[in-house]
Amino acid sequence: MSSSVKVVVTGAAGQIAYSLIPRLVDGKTFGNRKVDLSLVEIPQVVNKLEGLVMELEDSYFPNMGDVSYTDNFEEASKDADWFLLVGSIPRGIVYNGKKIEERSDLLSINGGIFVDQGKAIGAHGKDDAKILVVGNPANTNALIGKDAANNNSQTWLAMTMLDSNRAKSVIAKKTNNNISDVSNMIIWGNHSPTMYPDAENVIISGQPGSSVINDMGWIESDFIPIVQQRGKAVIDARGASSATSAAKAAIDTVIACENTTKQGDSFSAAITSDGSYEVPEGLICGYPLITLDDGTIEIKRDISLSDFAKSKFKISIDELLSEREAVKHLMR
Ligand code: NAX
Repeated sequence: MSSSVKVVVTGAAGQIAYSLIPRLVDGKTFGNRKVDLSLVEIPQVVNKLEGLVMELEDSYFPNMGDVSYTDNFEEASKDADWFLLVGSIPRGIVYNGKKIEERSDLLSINGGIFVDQGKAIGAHGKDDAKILVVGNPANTNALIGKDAANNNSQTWLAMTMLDSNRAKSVIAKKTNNNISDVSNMIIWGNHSPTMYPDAENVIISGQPGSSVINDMGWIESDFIPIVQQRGKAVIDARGASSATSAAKAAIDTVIACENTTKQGDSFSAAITSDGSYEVPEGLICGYPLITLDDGTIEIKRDISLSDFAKSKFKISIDELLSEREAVKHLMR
């Protein structure tokens, strides 16, 4: 394994990135490796990154390598090992004179960004690069980026770890367990309110949720809606979307990908479907994943889904299919 790692972060002047970037160089995420950072922003705000770089220097992180910032993504992507694609245009802002309210507009604008970024990653990123899309709509942005990259040796993921962490926290409270006793929390489908958080296959102190919780009424009427709507609840309470928890989730995803998954364990992220669990091939879909010794990320294939789970999962798959349809003009 190389003694240094190059990480590109987009949306580097945004609120998630402010919590995320310091943790990339704190010696925990990539162990003892030196971390070179390439921070990317849009031209209007790129100069703000000078201040962030000053703060990083002032923090005296022992693992920090070279740090640069730019509005030129192609230049940033050269020989990068990791891409954390956080930057995107949020719903509600005025873009080119139009207020962006509809998911279809959001898909189209952000999709356009991910075509160019995908091309650059495919051409200039390392062949074993891993790409984590955080910017919403994350699954479909990753679908577009991967298609444009046209480089099958790279691994594209979309983040569902925050949903998984939220779901673990709810389960821990419900069952009076520590959060560290809850594992294998799978988020099936899309990172959107249609996601299906799986309370039947979660492991609570070594036992499956289906035998510990034993309350389908609570799962259907409380647990699933709480997790699906948690992002909105945070926005309503904070007046801004989740930032520090999203940054922590991105770090958790990187760590899960950088280390071999323990026997029997899994982690949550969306990855390209190979047809597993009857998901149409090619969709970027939330699955249980494992990291092998050689760093390959694989879908864990031995989970059984109840009829209830299948019916919920299907709603999210159908949404991913309709998103793919809405952006097909952006794909090869
Ligand atoms: P902010 O608006 O604070 O920051 C986004 C930053 O991205 C801005 O500074 C903007 O200038 C930059 N940006 C826009 N287009 C860019 C481009 N083409 N290249 C480089 N930078 C670009 O948003 P923040 O709260 O940091 O959230 C970022 C994204 O994460 C949003 O799309 C948000 O919806 C998404 N989230 C995803 C989550 C997930 O679990 N997958 C959870 C948290 C969050 O909602």
